Amino acid sequence: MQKQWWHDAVVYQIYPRSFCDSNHDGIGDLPGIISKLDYLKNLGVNVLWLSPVYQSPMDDNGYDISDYQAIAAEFGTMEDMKCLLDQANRRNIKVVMDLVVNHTSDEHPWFISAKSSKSSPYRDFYIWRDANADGSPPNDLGSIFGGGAWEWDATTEQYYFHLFSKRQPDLNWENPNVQQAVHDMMNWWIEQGIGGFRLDVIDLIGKEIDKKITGNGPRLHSLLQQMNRATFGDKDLLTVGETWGATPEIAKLYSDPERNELSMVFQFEHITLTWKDGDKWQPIPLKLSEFKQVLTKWQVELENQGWNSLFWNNHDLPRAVSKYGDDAKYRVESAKMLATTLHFLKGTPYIYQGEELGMTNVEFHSLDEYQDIETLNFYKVRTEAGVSHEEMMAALHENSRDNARTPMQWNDQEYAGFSTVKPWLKVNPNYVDINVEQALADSDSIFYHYQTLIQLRKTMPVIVYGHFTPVCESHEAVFAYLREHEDDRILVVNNFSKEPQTLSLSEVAGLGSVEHLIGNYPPRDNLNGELTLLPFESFAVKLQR
Ligand code: TEU
Ligand code: CA
Repeated sequence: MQKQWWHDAVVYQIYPRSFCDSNHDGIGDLPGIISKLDYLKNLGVNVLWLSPVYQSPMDDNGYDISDYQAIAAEFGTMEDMKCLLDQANRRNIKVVMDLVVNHTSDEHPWFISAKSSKSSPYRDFYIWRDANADGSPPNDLGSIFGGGAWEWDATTEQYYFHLFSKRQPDLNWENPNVQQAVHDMMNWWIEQGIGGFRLDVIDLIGKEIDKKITGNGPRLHSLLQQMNRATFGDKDLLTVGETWGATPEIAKLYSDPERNELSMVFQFEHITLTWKDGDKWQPIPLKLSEFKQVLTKWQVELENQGWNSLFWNNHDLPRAVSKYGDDAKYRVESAKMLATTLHFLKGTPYIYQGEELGMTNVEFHSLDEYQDIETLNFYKVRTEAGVSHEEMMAALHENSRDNARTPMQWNDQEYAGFSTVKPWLKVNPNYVDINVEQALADSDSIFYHYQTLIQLRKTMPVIVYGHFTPVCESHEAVFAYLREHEDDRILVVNNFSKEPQTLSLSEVAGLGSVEHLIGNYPPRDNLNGELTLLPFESFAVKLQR
């Protein structure tokens, strides 16, 4: 495998709206991020993925862009953006921009022109169809945010297509002018010195609406190869696609270097295991056996071809410690266990802001406290369809995107040090105990656990390139594995339950002499015989050959 700089990178995702507010308007901003670069440097990450900061009416918090080459006023100015790039680069931190090109905002000048007249030069930048004879939409495709995917435009008497909110019209990727305009815009950003792109819902751009194909459409990979050639292909950037529909086979198409598409993709198979029949509003408990199977499959399948991205959560997902750990009694232990499990896998790890503190889901008691468009839309759709208020509030508590979006907890002052005024979304009341100041003052904190994991990855090629083998594969509560590279062997053992667990590692050779690398309880000096793991106990050790 040819080495790439992003193979041993660790990425930190920032949701700018919720990270740090520098000018006291309750909304995080670019100067706020700049003021925290030393904190991120101290953590040890070398790439930042910024959720969108472009000009936007904020119908979907910036995933609805009205100008790709301007910064939203609430986040700052283009000068601030250039300063962020400069200050980050000085600390050897690269900045990856979020590229949202499946759709634009309905306030983008392209769409304003497109809907003004059928003869607009931008009409074909979007997807328009006539109504059926009875006035109904062309087909029954639905929006991912609830309701139908077609919106009637009374001025030009056609429907336009939107896979997300009706204020996010889909671009028509069959139009070469759309391709050209997006490529030009990407090249402009590349010239500003960015480190790469995270490509929002990129598996939706090759769609074929009339056949009702939206994900993984027939034109997808040729469009990506074309984009690669026209923009980042020869620039040595990190590119990661958000691909909800990826199987390992599909992920190899994207990330096999021979194919010149992307560095890697985010796959969501492990995430949707807790969604009943793929529906996030019907959460079900995690079955560790399935979780292990999925993670193992991805490690094995992408061993020699393609590259994995590793993540437990992001700005759309619940907090990892709440979903896969225990956010009450064993919050610290389970957050460290999850971190260890992920950071010893093969692939590029992503940390979502606050994960390094073990930030948790938030409990909102009233619907008014939620701000997210998907949450509010689905509350309406589902309660109108007969789901009770209580059931829906429980589902929101588990899976609303706002769980990830409560303000970053910097200290125990009012509003958690995120802002001096009431933030746009309520702070999680547990900020009094869970915050950066506390974490930095405690040498045993989750923060320092992450810092150590990142250091280990930087110094041990076995963590980056080692061969993966599952250990104790049939154990119901423990996820263990080996990583092996040249003369190095690492064993990683993780108890995913709050109960003690017994296991024997006799299938592993070389237990006699182990060197402790990291753990969440005092190091063990002996791994022979039957072990009893403590609640959420987790450790990694170096084994002799
Ligand atoms: O997400 C795509 C997407 O399908 C999820 O948002 C989905 O709606 C659900 O929340 C999964 O839990 C991307 C962005 O990450 C998201 O923030 C945007 O809202 C969306 O695209 C539209 O740009
Ligand atoms: Ca602000």
